[in-house]
Amino acid sequence: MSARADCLFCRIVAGEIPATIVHSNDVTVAFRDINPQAPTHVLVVPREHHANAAALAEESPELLVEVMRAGAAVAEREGIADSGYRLLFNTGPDAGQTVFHAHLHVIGGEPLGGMAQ
Ligand code: IU
Repeated sequence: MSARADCLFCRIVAGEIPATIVHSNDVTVAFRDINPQAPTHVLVVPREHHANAAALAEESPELLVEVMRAGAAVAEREGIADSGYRLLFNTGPDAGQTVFHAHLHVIGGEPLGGMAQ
């Protein structure tokens, strides 16, 4: 899938919109969420556009694995791998997905209550 001019996260990946990048490789980019819900709140996105995690799993399962691996690498780098962290994909409007480019939330740095963020 090619980059979409109307997609916020495609534009962050392209460097057209600034973000605080904490990790990147050939296939993923990770940056700090602008509205953090915990001391560490990073979003990992595939460079390729996929609408959500389910679409990513169908269209490019190996890329979904790379997103998960990047999430774990971010947790290591943030120093929260041992204390624990949450990996979360909001998928669809009822889940609160607001940006329709698949993104993995990496959330931690304090005890997290409940199931959802
Ligand atoms: P959601 O799963 O689609 O709800 O997550 C979208 C996230 O993108 C949300 O946590 C926002 O704070 C975050 N975000 C961002 O980091 N930078 C932006 O410019 C915008 C949203 I708009």
